[in-house]
Amino acid sequence: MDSQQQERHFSLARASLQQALAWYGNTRRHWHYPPDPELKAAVHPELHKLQQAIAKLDSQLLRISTFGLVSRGKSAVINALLGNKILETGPLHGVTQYPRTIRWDLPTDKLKIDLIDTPGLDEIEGEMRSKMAADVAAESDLILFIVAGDITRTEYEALHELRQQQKPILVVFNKIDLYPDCDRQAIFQQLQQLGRETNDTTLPLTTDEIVMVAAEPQAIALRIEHPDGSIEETWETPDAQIDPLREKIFQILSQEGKSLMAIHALVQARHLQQTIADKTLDHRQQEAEDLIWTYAKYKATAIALNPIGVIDVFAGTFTDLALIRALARLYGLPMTSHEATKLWRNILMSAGILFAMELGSGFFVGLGRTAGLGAITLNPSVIGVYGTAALAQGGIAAYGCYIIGKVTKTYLQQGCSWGNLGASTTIREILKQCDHRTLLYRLQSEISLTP
Ligand SMILES: Nc1nc2c(ncn2[C@@H]2O[C@H](COP(=O)(O)OP(=O)(O)O)[C@@H](O)[C@H]2O)c(=O)[nH]1
Ligand SMILES: [Mg+2]
Repeated sequence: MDSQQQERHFSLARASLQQALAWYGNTRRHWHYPPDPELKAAVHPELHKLQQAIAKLDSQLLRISTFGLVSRGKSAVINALLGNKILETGPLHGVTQYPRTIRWDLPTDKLKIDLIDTPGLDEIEGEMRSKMAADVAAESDLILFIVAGDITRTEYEALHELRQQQKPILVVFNKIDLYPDCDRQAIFQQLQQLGRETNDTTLPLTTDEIVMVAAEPQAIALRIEHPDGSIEETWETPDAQIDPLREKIFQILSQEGKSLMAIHALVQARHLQQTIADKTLDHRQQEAEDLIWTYAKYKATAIALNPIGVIDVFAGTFTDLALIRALARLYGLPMTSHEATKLWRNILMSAGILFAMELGSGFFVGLGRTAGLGAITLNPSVIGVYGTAALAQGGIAAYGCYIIGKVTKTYLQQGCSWGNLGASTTIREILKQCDHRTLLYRLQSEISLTP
């Protein structure tokens, strides 16, 4: 993608995040509902993260982190990229204890790059580990997943998980100096076959996603036979073979660096908005139930008392629509067209059921009721028939309200990021424009699968 296109993706993402921040930052006071300090406090962490994501975009900072098991050479790869042995490396466990961030100064690039070194996935215990890994992954625009030969079950699972988190990944096959050429090729091919047997659609890697390097090649023994017959043994350390990775990263940066940052910010924003919607729905649950109940009563009463059949159906639909509006106002969540079809289907269904009932009673029960009203004075037994039909219709009408209330909740929750400039809408728009050589193109299915 050319730089203009990337620039456009970048501004779209920025606008989308700004809009979300404005909406959720201000609408805590909405409609005639008073400001709700409790709800405001509950969603504060999400709003704060949204602000941070905007700040990260503004600083044009792209984060690249290394992931992998202990001793695969995560720290060594970063040193080799920097061309400087800044991080400690070693064969023992626990050399790298905490994530570490180093600025990678690239004089030619407008972007700022941070390289993040992490402890091995198998180095810290249990929950701490997965939390750390998830946190670092969540903050990364690109992940270098370091392996050193055949991959283990843990590595496979970690890769799978990162993919599910919709992370752009380069698999770095390190320590190739330890393998003769034919073994290297065999391992390379195995890496490409990953996930194919198990039909794991998230995994298969393309050749573009695997890079072979030797970040810190082993020293080689060198025997020098002097003319006097004496033999000297020295150790020679070969240069790192890191150029393929460095070039690959440069290529990614120029081809999709800004778009990667845009998508990363949007995926974060989408997640944050859904959490905000969840918290809002939770917080307003009691009020929502009261509201639904009130509308159910209106609807039931209107339908039971109204004597004209066709008006029943209209009145019912009208109440459903009013309820949806009232719920959206109560929650203060944006109404978008996403999921709206489902909502309409339910409204029509509830209208349809009423209509069918009217027909099913042999004639328009509404008309029947009209006749009934007239007949009450003449024949008291008609009151029974009239009452039963009205009650049944009222009940169905009230139940319809409950269904509508429930569906509206999911609609607001899922739909909140689908409006104009919404995170989901913008993600889809950007991904559509990514050409097939990009890492983002490769991620299309994972990213857009999520609602
Ligand atoms: N033979 C060989 N050894 C390497 C290479 N890269 C790293 N190592 C060694 O592997 C060990 C672990 O490296 P380190 O970067 O600390 O691994 P980390 O735990 O993943 O950060 C160290 O002893 C390194 O010298 C490589 O390309 N070839
Ligand atoms: Mg390390």
